[in-house]
Amino acid sequence: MPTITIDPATRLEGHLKIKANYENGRVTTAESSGMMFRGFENLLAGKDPRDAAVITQRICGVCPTPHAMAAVLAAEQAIGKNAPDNARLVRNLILGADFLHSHILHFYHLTLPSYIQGPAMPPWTPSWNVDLRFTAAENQQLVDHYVQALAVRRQAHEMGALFGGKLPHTAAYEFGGVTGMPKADLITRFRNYLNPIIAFIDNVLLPDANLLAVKYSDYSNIGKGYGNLLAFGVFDLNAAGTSKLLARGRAANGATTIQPVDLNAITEQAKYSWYNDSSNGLNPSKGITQPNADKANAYSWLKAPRFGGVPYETGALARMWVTGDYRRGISVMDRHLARAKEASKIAHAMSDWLGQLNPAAPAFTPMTIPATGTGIGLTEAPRGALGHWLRINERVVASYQILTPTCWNCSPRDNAGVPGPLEKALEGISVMDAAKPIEVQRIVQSYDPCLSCAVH
Ligand code: NFE
Repeated sequence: MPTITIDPATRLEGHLKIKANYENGRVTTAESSGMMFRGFENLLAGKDPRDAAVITQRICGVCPTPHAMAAVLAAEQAIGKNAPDNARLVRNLILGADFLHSHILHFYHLTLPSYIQGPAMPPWTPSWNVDLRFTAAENQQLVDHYVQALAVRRQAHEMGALFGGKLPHTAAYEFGGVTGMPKADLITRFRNYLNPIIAFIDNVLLPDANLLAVKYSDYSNIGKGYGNLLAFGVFDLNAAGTSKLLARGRAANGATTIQPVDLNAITEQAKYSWYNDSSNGLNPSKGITQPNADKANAYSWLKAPRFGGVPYETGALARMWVTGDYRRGISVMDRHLARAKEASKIAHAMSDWLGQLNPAAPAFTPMTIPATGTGIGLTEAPRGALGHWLRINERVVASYQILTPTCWNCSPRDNAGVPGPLEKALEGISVMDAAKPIEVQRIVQSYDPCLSCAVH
């Protein structure tokens, strides 16, 4: 059977290989492979738990902040205390800045080049230049917005660095709180960055995403996958984290009934992953990462996370679906539309959180790491649900397991041979030109994969 191989798939983070078998112009089956091993979980063993927020951020330059958030939440759960309210708000604001830069980057700089024709110069060339549907005027405007978005994305980073100290890898997240104090002048400067970013999202990004969805309306009917959506939830609205801007929950096969997320139902399966059998089928609280590069029949460095044995998609669409803000459908275009709408929702919420900061109140409570303990830090990264599972023994990390969004989305087959969500989304699609499989590329990019995170 002829195959399409895209290796590496471009305009995403890290090294993703896609292999699709096709027959009569249609993809029959697909394999998604992460082509690199990193081993962050293993190198954390024996370290001081305070180092986890610093080390795990180095997994990725696009979403370091969510890893810092997950690390401090895991430690605080092991300690059994919450950080003060100011810390919750400052954490939300730095994380929000990360979401905004990432969503803007994804739409303009990673996705749009698969739909528009740029100037005849790198990074626009070489290009497939197929199935381009915008008028010359629309195309030029989108190219202009691509350039404008470069500056807006940088401003989102500068904004986050006001409290984060620096970005991408912030030093602000400590268990017990944050190091960045919410001083009045910082609040004003943050707002001065945020207001034009809100205007860009509402007046440029949202209309551009809508235009894309209109011009490529057929992409609202492909790339669904299973339709199973899962979110851990993010942006705590109270100290205990029981109320969130984007809720925790899951929906099976596009249902509008939202079900709870029982963490005990999660397993990481590894039959087709380059890991030993000892690493297969475990809940992350007991997870093991033993690489085996010579394993027969394996084809990815990602494990295959499953909830109740079933593959789930995670990301902006899952969050907005679970929260009830987006229910139009599950497809390539729905992922882009939900992401743009989510950017707007988060940006406006950030404006509220700035107003809730109290410059006179503390943003840190001293806490001591216990001799033994366990903690789970659940949050969301721009690409979806993120969890860190921490076990402490003799005040050092006894085990650390990280479950990233792209592991859910781009997972290989599981122990039962069931394909991952992206693999499933590619099945059955028609490909106009196997030498330039733009349909495959557009479906892959709709998930906004990050393989650096996924192989961690
Ligand atoms: Ni490297 Fe990440 C996000 C995390 S994706 S970008 O968003 O966690 O697996």
